[in-house]
Amino acid sequence: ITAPLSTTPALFDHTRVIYGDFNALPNKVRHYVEENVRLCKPDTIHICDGSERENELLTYILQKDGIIKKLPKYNNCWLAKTDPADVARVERLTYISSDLQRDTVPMPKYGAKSQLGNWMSPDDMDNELNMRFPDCMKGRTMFIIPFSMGPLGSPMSKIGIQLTDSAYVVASMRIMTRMGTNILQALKDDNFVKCLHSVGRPLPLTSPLHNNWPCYPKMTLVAHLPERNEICSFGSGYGGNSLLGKKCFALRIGSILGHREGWLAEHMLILGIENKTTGVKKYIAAAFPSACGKTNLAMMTPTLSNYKITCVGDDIAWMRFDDKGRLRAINPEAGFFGVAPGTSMKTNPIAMQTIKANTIFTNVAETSDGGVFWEGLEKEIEQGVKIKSWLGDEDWKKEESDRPAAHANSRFCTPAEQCPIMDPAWEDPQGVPIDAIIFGGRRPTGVPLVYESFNWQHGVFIGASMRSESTAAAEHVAKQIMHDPFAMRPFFGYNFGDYLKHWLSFGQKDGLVLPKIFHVNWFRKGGPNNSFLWPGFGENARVLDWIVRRCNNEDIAKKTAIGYVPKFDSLNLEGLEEPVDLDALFSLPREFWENEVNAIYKYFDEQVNDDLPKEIIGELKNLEQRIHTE
Ligand code: GTP
Ligand code: SPV
Ligand code: MN
Repeated sequence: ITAPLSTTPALFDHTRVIYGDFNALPNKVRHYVEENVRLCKPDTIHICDGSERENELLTYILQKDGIIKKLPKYNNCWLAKTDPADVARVERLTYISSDLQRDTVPMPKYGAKSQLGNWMSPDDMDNELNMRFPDCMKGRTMFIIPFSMGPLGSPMSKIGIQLTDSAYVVASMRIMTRMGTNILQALKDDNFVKCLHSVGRPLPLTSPLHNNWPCYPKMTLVAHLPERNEICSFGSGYGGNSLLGKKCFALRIGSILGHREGWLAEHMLILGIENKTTGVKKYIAAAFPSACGKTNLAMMTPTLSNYKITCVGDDIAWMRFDDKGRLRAINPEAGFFGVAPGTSMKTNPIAMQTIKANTIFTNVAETSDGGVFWEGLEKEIEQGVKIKSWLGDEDWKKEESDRPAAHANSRFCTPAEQCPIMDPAWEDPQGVPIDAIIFGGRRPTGVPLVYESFNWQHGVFIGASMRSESTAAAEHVAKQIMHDPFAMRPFFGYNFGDYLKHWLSFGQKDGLVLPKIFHVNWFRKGGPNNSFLWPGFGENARVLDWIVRRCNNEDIAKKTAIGYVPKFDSLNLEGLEEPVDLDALFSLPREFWENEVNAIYKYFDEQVNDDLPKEIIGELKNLEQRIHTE
């Protein structure tokens, strides 16, 4: 693979450079490009500079190809509709390759399939890649995207180069990452994460496209080769499969780098919460599984008027303990790739303001007045306006249709800088200091609104034991309660047992200011209609208030078998519109928790097996004991 670096201008008989200066590329980047031009054989090369002119060119190409259309109701907003077979992350086709299987996943017991990642041997991986990438870009343009995850120049940031044959991916990466010529200047001849992406549909086409959206679902593969610092994604143009800076780099490769270098890459939002009366401000990081409320919490409008929330990030946190022992977090992204359904002026007015300009919507419905629609906007659509569903049903009506207007995993892709409540320090190269970590998920039964861990180790156990109802963010169809430790199940880059040891190690070091750890559940159901017991969204400020006060060591917690919960009357419910059933929200049914403990035993035993740290099984035994003696 190590061909000599070229010293002359690009000399590919089949490929022309149509945008950018190939010779100005740093040597290592040029080498990487040359290697993959030889492999993929694009017609033309476009080196992205991140300019306005370039973006106009991209939108022109995307419109001409019928991939996006303008939404005249807003300013520079676009609607993309994918092939209905390419609408979410494909977890079963996402692989990590390493020499030793056990570096990637724990060895499951009894020959079970690992639920903690898919491993492939380097030889098999080479075969799979060779079945896909040769000539895959024929007739197309290869775009070269230099991008930084994290503010350029931050000691916590990392640079990647993505090669892609999708202009949609370029336009999205331009929003989600810091991209452009300045990245190459900062990179010089350093190493970078190599990100190769193809939709897998060379020209001329051999079969028709759906919605003009090139993809190849039957051959889709999202491959990670950490030993080569490389990601190769084929066949899908969708979000987490194709915007390689996001889940592939910032979480899977990121978690490996974090393990090696002593930091953490997590599926977490980061928010600032300021008490306006005292002026005291804290930062909180929170891990919820995909489509379980990170964006909404990160941008929430608190119903408690003495709090102000600011947003640092909505999906990914890179965190490192600094030399004073404080845990500091940056958001490696520059945009939000947020779930559209459920977003409204009532639930998330800040997101609604953010997406009014320069936004790419994917798989939402459109309105006859040139706007967008999705489930949750019923009360915000103007009279007489007609809806066209994401699948193209004209004059779609809820009462008459058996399918939703927008795909359940339809998304907006929008620049973070447009969010009116971005934290003043959101691009601080040092990151923001984290005071609390929250875990959470969709738990219809048994799990209370909020509880606090006894200490760091118990908190790590709570993260390890997380479970949540599956959502439309990946291919799982039936609504089932899945184990999703740390909200990272689809995103671990290395053995989950080693990941747990890494987290535990911070509890065993001296001189660290360990954040308190909490668990929340906005999704408990009950009552006559089995509806949500908690109003959620802006009302979640009441839970954040309790958490912040616990960080100030207020005496408002009482001990239970599973952790500390709010003492009677300590959760501020003043001014709540509808009364809530606190007993139902906080009850700890013994049978439920016995079953929960058994499910966690089984999961740890089968899935983590010999790699489970003894501290974690110890915490589980203690929990079991407390439940029995309570
Ligand atoms: P990813 O981007 O997939 O990682 O998801 P996310 O964790 O950012 O999820 P998001 O905030 O986009 O929420 C997903 C869905 O949950 C949306 O439909 C929201 O409307 C809904 N949701 C978010 N917060 C709450 C809440 O407090 N209560 C209820 N009932 N629903 C919520
Ligand atoms: C998620 O699924 O957790 C997302 C969306 O944030 S995607 O980028 O598609 O992975
Ligand atoms: Mn996510």
